[in-house]
Amino acid sequence: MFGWTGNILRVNMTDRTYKKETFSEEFAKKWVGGRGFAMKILWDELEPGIDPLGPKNKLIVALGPIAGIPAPNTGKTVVAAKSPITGGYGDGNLGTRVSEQLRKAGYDMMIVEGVAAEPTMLYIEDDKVEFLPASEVWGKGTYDTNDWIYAKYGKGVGVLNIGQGGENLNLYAMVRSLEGRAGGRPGIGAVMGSKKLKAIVVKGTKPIPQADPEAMKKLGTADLRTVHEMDKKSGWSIQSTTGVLAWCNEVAALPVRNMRKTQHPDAWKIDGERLNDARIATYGCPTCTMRCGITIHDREGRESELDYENIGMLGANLEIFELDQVGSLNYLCDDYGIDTISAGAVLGFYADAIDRGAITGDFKFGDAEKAKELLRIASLREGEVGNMLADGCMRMAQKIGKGSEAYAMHVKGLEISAYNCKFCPGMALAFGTSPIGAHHKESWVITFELKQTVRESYGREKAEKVIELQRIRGGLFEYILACRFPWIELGWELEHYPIYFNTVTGLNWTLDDFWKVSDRIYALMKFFWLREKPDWNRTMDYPPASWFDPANADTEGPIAGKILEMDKYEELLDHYYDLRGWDKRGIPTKKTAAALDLQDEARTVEKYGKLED
Ligand code: PTT
Ligand code: SF4
Repeated sequence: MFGWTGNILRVNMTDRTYKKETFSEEFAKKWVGGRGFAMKILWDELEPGIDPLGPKNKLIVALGPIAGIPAPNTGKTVVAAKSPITGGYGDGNLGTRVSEQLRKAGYDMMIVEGVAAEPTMLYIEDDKVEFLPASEVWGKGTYDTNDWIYAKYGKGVGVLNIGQGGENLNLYAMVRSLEGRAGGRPGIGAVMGSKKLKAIVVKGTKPIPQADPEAMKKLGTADLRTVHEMDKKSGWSIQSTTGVLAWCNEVAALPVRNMRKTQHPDAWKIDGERLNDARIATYGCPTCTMRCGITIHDREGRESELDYENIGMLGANLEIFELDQVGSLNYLCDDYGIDTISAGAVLGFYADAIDRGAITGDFKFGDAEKAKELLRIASLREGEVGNMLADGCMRMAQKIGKGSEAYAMHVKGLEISAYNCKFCPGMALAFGTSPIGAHHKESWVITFELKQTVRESYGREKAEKVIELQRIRGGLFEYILACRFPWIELGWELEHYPIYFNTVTGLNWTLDDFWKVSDRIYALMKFFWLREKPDWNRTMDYPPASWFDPANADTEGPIAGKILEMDKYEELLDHYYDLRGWDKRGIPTKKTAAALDLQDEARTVEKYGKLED
């Protein structure tokens, strides 16, 4: 078998043991890697109903066949577990040297089980695995922890670590890596913290098995150069992801004031142009030649790397329009190791609930200094307010009541990323049907919707596009393992990816073979939901009620008086389910399961909820 090492490293934190296991070629071809591997392992190995923060949950670190090889933007790694914030399958994809180092150590995947008795760091060097004490950095942020690891092992190792957010089981804690990146929005950092696992450090020296390494090296090196040239020519990385902010403001899709508004006259103060002017450094993931991490000095003089989502949610959504203050909030999220998107949504919801009189408190939109303090107490779970904020919007609304559920901006428990879709039906569908909760990563259909279709349409073409993008973004890039930005931002054709895959594996796949894998993974994610929640129904795929509330429509601007309509959203959802071969609840039918070679999984899930023929 080429392209895969064929090995899994299974680690048990409770009894400090580890073993190398193998997987078959059939498994590799059926699930490919990354998200595919993680989903299948969690399906096979987790008991339904387990506590995501208990010893029975498993943390998966999974790579794909092109991860870590020299080709455009392959320095990505999937971290996954049963999510503590949604209760479903959860994962994230982050830039880190782990992608290369773990494969060079001889593994395509790690499964971490059990709970350590004391704070622990795992050190993996080829076949050696060490369980090392981490009490010295337990209680410290991700930056100090990184420095501590660098001092021990140098900068060439792959590192995943958590901050105080993960340690204290903040439900939207992320996993961080050395390159300033973070992944695992659905609380994967909290799962790591629940295992008392402060960090994973990996060093590998073996070659990654490839069918034709020479051809891959030649091809990959040339393509890295071409992507770099394309980026230079397009100028994309001058503003990187933050170029989107001015556009969202212009088209009335910016999250402002807990998504009550879609535009703000001060938005220009935190846009991509201002960010580029303030740039002090640029960071990138490994094997990337279109480095997109723009770093500025924050209000306290620290280095903070900002992307669009971070600015949208910690800036516009909180009505904080001072870039260095947004940088400070972003720095704190990175250091505590909590998700910037959820953090911005949680603080926005808190300010909104206070503003509407549903709860008392002293936090207002625009108050950056208080926001810093709230991020601290949410990460440390300090006091009643800190504990409430650490649980995310859905649980906060359940606690606060008084109708606040309507403006708690989440789907399935995961907070909505920085696109205000009160009048973007297609993007609202993308958030609604994202299987890990409201994340734009699965299907960023908003540009297609606003640039190439009629905005107010709820037509079948929007459901088709959502699925097409889910197959590519939530599928292909998440299991083959590469950053999707060359494709999205520079137009680097998808056809390159089967070529890379075939060169490393020696197989002969076309893009159509990949779409079947994508659909299989999506179907299994839905089965996972049904197994966890036998009363699953289509309301789980609804966006928040405030996007349907005429009282929440903009009073001025391009979408004044417009709002989503529930009966039309239902029709769009029906199109989506129909195109996927799912029933009216949004669950794959037996026929669909059979077409995706999921007969065994369908039989298992029928013990929990009936499937339609
Ligand atoms: C991702 C989500 C995003 S998506 C952003 S900014 W974006 C936020 N980044 C955070 C951060 O930083 N620190 C922090 N404490 N919290 C953060 N929360 C938010 O997390 C990311 C880039 C970006 S920048 C995007 S879109 C693309 N995402 C990819 C993906 O998901 N898959 C893939 N194959 N390629 C991708 N390429 C791009 O990578 P989550 P990263 Mg993260 C500091 O993982 O859980 O999906 O959350 O991935 O390595 O940080 O790179 O405008
Ligand atoms: Fe990482 Fe950005 Fe490069 Fe993608 S484009 S690999 S997110 S630096």
